[in-house]
Amino acid sequence: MQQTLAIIKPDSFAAGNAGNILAHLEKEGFKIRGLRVLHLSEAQAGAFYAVHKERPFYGDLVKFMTGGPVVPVALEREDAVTHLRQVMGATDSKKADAGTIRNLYGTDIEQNAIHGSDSPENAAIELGFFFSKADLISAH
Ligand code: FUP
Repeated sequence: MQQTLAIIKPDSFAAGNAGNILAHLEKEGFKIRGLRVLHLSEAQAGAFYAVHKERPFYGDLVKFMTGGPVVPVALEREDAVTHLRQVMGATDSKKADAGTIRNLYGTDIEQNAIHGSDSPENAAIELGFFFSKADLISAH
């Protein structure tokens, strides 16, 4: 079993789609191991996306991610990182395959409904950003 981090972004939370997205993930076989609701500060969002600091969209991305509550979710299943990326769809919601979360609930490349870790290494780092080690110990 592998764990990965998803974040239900402010656009989907504000639209009332957090529950729909969690249901979609559960139908895909993910077990929810951790769940929070929090409104990120500029410092928190900036730190989470520090890897994008030099990119032209960084300022707008931080503004978007601090615009309302988000729902970080620790997810577990076989091949969790790769499977979540498939279920999310392409970064640009307009280009995401039909039936993916970004196709169903996102708007464009910025307001794209959900974040998912892009590698097992980043999943470990990103899970640690929102959850403690004790939170993530499997119940089984
Ligand atoms: P992804 O891994 O699919 O979330 O995409 P990236 O890591 O490339 O980008 C992280 C976030 O930056 C995206 F979810 C949305 C935002 N972004 C933009 O706003 N504009 C861009 O051109 C690229 C990414």
